[in-house]
Amino acid sequence: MTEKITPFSKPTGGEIITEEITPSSRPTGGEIITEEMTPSSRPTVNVKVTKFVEAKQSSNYGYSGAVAGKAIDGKTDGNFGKKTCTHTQNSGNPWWYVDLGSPIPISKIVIYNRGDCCGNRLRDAKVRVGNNNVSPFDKGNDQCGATLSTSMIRTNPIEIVCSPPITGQYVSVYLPRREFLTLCEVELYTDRSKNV
Ligand SMILES: [Ca+2]
Repeated sequence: MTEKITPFSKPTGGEIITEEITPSSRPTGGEIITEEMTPSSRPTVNVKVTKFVEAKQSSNYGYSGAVAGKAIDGKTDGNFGKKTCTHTQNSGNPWWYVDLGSPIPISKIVIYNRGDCCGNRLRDAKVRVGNNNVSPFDKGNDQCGATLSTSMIRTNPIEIVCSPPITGQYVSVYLPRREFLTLCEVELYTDRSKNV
């Protein structure tokens, strides 16, 4: 079958199309445009955030040592008996958050889950970053990564990527049901420009 070439279906292959610069597409006179390196095009390194103002959680478990600060004490052991994990009461919509003192762009969050038992308690947890510090942290701030699914919490630690990075002073973990919330460590990372 031979296709009849009409003016509308004429193949354009091989044609040299010269784009004319019209007044509307012409660059404005005299300007020299230098492409700036934006944060996204700059080589970056992941830097761990180590300065915190305080951490808080919705309630403290009977054992007084399992306070919110245990999630940022630098110790990642998942054995609750090692006394480096947080633990709330079995309460509705438990939450935990850390105050960074000022807004920081967070690119990655690594959660060390409890390993001696009960790791599935973190299922459905939402991790958020933002400047809102009103409990129970189920809204107001942007969510980093996906809501923790059964498959995501099979690995320990759990790595959550904020893509793109989210800037905020508060990082929170929120569980949308009645449950214990335990975090053995929460590591935060920010992208910094590499000195080249
Ligand atoms: Ca810890």
